[in-house]
Amino acid sequence: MAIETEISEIIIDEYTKMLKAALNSDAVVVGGGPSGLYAAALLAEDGYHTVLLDRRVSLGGGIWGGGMMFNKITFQEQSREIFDELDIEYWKRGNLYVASAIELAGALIHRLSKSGASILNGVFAEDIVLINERVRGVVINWSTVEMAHLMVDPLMLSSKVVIDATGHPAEVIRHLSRRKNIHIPGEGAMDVVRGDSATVEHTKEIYPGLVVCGMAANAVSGTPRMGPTFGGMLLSGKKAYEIARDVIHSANSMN
Ligand code: 48F
Repeated sequence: MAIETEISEIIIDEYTKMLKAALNSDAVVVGGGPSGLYAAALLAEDGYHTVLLDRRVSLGGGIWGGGMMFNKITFQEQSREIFDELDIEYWKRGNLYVASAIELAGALIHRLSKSGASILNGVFAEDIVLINERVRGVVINWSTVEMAHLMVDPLMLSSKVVIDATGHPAEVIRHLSRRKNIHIPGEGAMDVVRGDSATVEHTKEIYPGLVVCGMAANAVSGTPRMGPTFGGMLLSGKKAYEIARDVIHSANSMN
């Protein structure tokens, strides 16, 4: 076999193996920003079969650009433990801590890559699977299909829990809200202190089988945005993981 053929065959086989395994999982995390990356890594490290998908080719969501492309991020004392756990270098400036946006993105992506999760980048959730009043997965398609406005039918991923970590647009919940009349007020105006804690507070199972975290939690609760401070995002990811674990266990006990 020509090496050119061999390369293509290996890539197609390996990706297909991962995609087929992803068809039926414990958890699908939609969105690879800080909250989704951390939630997915923690779930997969615990042995839950976890799939993370992101519309973009590169994971990391809003981390890379720091604030207005100044690639530094800040966080508050409450989340310091997570930055230590991720082995990220940081230093104190007044009441805040500061770290490199690049290092945070790299550390989270590396952690997820090593966790055993299936990662589908360049793939987006275009809808939810809703059976007997419970979210049971997502409908997916290639981002390129969306970008080119092609009429191509999707495929489906089944899971025991779905986490909406899509950030400001809260896209997964919007698919539900169209059918269930759930009001999504959108995030409130900037208020760093309230916004950072609201992200964690409003991380919850918003509908049976659907957990919301990160900025999507602020969007559905109408609570403030908080700009380039990322502690709340990671704490929210951790809380989403804990809630998702319980949802998976109760789904297992229903079967
Ligand atoms: O917005 P994003 O970084 O999510 P987050 O975890 O973090 C927010 C912060 O980055 C920042 C902030 C901090 O204070 O406010 O904005 O809430 O990342 C969301 C990811 O979800 C992907 C999108 O490409 C991005 O990488 N995404 C959004 N919708 C979909 C999606 C979708 N329908 N399917 C797949 N991926």
